[in-house]
Amino acid sequence: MTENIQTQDSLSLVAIAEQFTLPGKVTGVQAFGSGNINDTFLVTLDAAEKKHFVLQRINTQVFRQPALVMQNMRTLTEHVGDRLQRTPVNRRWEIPRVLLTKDAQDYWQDQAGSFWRAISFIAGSQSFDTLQDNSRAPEIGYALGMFHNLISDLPPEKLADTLEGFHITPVYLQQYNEVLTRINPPTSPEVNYCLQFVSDRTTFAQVLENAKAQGDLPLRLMHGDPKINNVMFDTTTQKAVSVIDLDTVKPGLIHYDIGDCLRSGCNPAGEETEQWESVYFDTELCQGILQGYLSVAKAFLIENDYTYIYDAIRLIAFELGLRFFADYLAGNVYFKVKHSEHNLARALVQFKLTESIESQETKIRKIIQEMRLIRNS
Ligand code: GN1
Ligand code: MG
Repeated sequence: MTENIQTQDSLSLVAIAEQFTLPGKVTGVQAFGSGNINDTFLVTLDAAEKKHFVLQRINTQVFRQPALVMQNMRTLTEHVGDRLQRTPVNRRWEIPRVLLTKDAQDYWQDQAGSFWRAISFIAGSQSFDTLQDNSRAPEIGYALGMFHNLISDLPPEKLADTLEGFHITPVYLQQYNEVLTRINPPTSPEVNYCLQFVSDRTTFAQVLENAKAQGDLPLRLMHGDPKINNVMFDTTTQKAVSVIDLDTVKPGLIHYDIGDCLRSGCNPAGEETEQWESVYFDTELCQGILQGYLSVAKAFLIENDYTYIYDAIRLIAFELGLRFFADYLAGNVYFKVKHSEHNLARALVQFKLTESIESQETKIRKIIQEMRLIRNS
């Protein structure tokens, strides 16, 4: 899935960027970010303001209905934009906007059939792949809380399900089992560790879906991918100012988001580390992120939401490991990879993180319980 990045020369990228309505001339296009699915570029313009925007080629192997993804994005960004205008928050807060083509469309299709879209860049902002200390943790949590708050009055049915099965852990387990019926896994200590790791947790994989089915957790809109590098920080104030990457906003459980934010935020080694044996879950970062999240979210969370936070953290780390491992076994068909063992290395990181979460269950539950008590006092 990486082939076209190389073959897409910069001249044609400029031509693609110029399909959109822009406030200036394109002066540069460069690869941007570290996304695993879409191809992302930062475009520079010779404009006085709005000097940058983000150009993306949507991965249509993953997002089979890209037009629907764009429709969702417009519904969402218009809703949040209106709300921010009507009831401004008392600090800088922005939502990325969809930029239209010269024909007023929200995407452009090239001759090869690729879907291209343009999204505004949050000016003067940056993101971080890992947290090394607690200084940004509350802001990461605040950002997710603010995001949930701003979408909480948009009825879930207003957005289409553009990625069926996304974050439904039992579905990933089923797909994994299907892969195992088709292939013979390579034999290595790492692969054996992963096979055993998954097989020991098949019952647990149902936990959030069971809670949803029993009516313990309500269906809400979720971001779907709030890993910490999707939170933008103002480069001057170092405060969070936006949550980006809105492809997977759709009806689901906010627990998937809480889990994803914490599994990415509390892993100082990062999800791409090769030193998987040293990966651990940092409970101080967890406390900081949760504190920031709950400072906003306590207004709309119900009692049951607190009950499932620990499971959500453990589950989403496990689920991502399972997704990487299944993709490794299937021959790397979903996530972009730099080498054939890349997804195995990523799976090991997430499984090690899951183990670390499990070994600190009492401590993590205590952090959550203390915050629940503060809310109720
Ligand atoms: C993918 O492409 P990116 O990096 O935004 C994936 C997420 C994973 C993430 C792990 C649609 O997101 O679910 O958590 O990789 N997105 C999709 O880094 O599968
Ligand atoms: Mg994403």
